Amino acid sequence: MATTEDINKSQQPNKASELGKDNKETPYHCGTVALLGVPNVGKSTLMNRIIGAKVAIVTPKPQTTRHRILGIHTDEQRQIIFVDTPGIHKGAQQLNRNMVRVAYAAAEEADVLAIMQDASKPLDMPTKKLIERFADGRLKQPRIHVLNKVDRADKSRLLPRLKQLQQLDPGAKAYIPVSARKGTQTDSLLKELTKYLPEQPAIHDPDWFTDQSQRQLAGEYVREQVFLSMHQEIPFQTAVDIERFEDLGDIIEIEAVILVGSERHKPMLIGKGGGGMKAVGTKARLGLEEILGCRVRLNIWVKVDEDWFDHPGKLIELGLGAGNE
Ligand SMILES: Nc1nc2c(ncn2[C@@H]2O[C@H](COP(=O)(O)OP(=O)(O)OP(=O)(O)O)[C@@H](O)[C@H]2O)c(=O)[nH]1
Ligand SMILES: [Mg+2]
Repeated sequence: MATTEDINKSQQPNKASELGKDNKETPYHCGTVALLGVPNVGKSTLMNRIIGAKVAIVTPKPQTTRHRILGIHTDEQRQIIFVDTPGIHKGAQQLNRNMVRVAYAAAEEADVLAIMQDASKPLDMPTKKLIERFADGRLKQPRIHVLNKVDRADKSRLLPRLKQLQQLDPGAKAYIPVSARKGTQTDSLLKELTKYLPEQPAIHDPDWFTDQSQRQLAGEYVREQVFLSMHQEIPFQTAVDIERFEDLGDIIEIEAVILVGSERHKPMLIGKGGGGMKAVGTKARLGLEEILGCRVRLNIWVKVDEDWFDHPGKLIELGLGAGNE
């Protein structure tokens, strides 16, 4: 049964594991890999796939991830601490600027940069610019390019795409086609990433697979359903605040508030006779029951907080600051 704040099996995030401590022949590797890219390329899907749990929400809409999320993969050879980041994009609001800052800060702190792109689409300008920016050598860490969504890509275009990428960033260590959705080539990616991680024992307990608390997950699972069910600008102007999270032993009770940025979004979100909210609540609850491993009672309210996404103080309150405050 899950405890109030922690979804990891072990309750000790900082208890170093014994892994890699006494094997002198095969060195153990442990370090951080930042997952970087424009929105929607599949960064969160890849991290979830590798660690085997949905700790980062995934939707077909861009700008789904809004803050830094750790997902930790541990095996006999390595412990890779993946840092999922918000997609790098241009956006007018303070929220957009914070998201981009969070992504660049994660890149600066990582041991290895995994720069992802969607190989099922032609190389677009934002992706090209992003690659050039990382290839300029300002950041010294090894770069590995990950060409995702190959399950949907035209195979005959893959080789020219790899060549194009090699020209754009000849200094990168590798260019690896994967399918995060299907899990294709993710083992090769792990092997390649491992080569560039420091030789050291595991930092985290092997049972520790994310830094997301149950409370954070609750907010994200609700937001995921809002992203999936709403259109146009509504999802981007919506945030979720968990006002109460209480583990009563046989059930977890959660009170969630969905913040909307304008009065006119409220009825759209609530839907006819509250049907929209009911659907969001039911789906979020089922997802949470699965990951938390126990029954959940979820109550959701909708509140208007005019232009919350452009107020630095409010963003910090919601855990959506730029990370350096
Ligand atoms: N066909 C296919 N779809 C994928 C693959 N990986 C991710 N997707 C889909 O691409 C969409 C975006 O995936 P995310 O993982 O949310 O992308 P992201 O890069 O984290 O996006 P942001 O958080 O917005 O930056 C979702 O609909 C995924 O199901 C893949 O390997 N193949
Ligand atoms: Mg994401």
